[in-house]
Amino acid sequence: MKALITGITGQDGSHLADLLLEKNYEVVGVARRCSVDTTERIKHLSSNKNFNLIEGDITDVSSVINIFKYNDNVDEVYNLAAQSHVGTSFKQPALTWDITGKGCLNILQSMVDLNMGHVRFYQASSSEMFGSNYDLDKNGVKYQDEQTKFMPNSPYAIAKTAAHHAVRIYRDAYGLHASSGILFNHEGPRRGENFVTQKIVSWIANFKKWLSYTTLDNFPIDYTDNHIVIHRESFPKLRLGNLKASRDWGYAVDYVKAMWLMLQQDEADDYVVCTGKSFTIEDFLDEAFNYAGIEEWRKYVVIDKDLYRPCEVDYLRGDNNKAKKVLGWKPECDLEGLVKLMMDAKL
Ligand code: NAP
Ligand code: G4F
Repeated sequence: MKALITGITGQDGSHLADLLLEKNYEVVGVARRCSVDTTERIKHLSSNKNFNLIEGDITDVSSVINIFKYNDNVDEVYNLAAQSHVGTSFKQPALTWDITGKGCLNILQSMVDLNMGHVRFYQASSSEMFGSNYDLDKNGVKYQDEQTKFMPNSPYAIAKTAAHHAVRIYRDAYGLHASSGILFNHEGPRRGENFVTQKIVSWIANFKKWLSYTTLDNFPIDYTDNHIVIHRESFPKLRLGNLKASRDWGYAVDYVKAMWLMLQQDEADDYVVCTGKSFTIEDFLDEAFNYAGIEEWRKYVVIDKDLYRPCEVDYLRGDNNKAKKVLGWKPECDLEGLVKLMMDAKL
């Protein structure tokens, strides 16, 4: 089997490549040209004979067509490429649209034009598409599943929703085996530094390193009643935005398994992938600071209004019953396990 992955240099692209190579796939990763090396997450694959990296950009339709022409024996295409940061999408909405929305259309239309009807396609859809919408379960608890209406409220979410509908239309109109995974937030040691979980974990690790490197000779200290008072203020505080939002956080390694399972089904379809549990950013701070043995995170955190988004998604909690039932998938890692994995990797 041969798979092509866009977004190979990202968190999910790298984990998906690991999974497919374990399954003896030949994997072609598409990476765009950058002025610095972006292959940190896949450098362990550089000598793998079944792995190839090629240059390409999904906003350029001729680039997409050439990639397919030179890989005409591909069996599966996973479109994970995106401008994936919601906050950034408010600052660069047109770029986000071009990559996250139109990029997907470029791939789908190229597959039709090149008669690639036999090739299976995966689109990285997102729980952000639900925006502020939710349904209520029998206990009155909010959730989102495959039936919940989308109410996107960021340029990123609009672009993802457009791409999601394009997948549905190309499936119905041209019979493409095209599936979308509506994935809720998933994290891990390879998560980008400017997403909130990794930002928190990185800060804690750097703070602990700073504490351990600082000797009594150069440490800013006071002597008060024979007790040493450490001036923790001299380490920059952790600046965060809205701590009240709730997210359904899972582990990226579990989630790429769901992507693969979707493409192994006879019929293409859309699936919610999530843990079914929701926690606030404050809960994550509790868990991470406790794990690192630092009490009272509030002493170290500054709320920065500039990090608030013009529109927020307040609450995400998915219902993964369809993925469990049809795909036989389930999440293996809870929030505690996720924090441990991320903290241990950084520390
Ligand atoms: P990520 O770490 O931000 O990776 C995004 C990837 O897209 C990077 O490899 C990036 O390359 C590439 N890319 C950006 N613009 C491109 C372009 N014009 N042409 C080709 N490649 C381009 O994202 P992730 O967390 O792995 O997420 C993977 C996908 O799932 C994304 O589509 C994301 O929107 C979606 N998603 C993620 C989550 C989540 O919680 N992680 C949840 C739901 C959906 P560079 O290295 O060059 O920037
Ligand atoms: O970590 P985040 O930036 O992730 P967000 O916005 O939920 O998006 C991620 O998950 C989506 C799936 O639901 C993906 F589609 C998307 O690609 C991405 O992977 O922010 C999480 C929450 C938000 O409510 C944000 O306002 O954390 C809040 N937050 C508070 N302070 C912060 C910060 N987020 C970031 N990035 N940085 C902060 O300082």
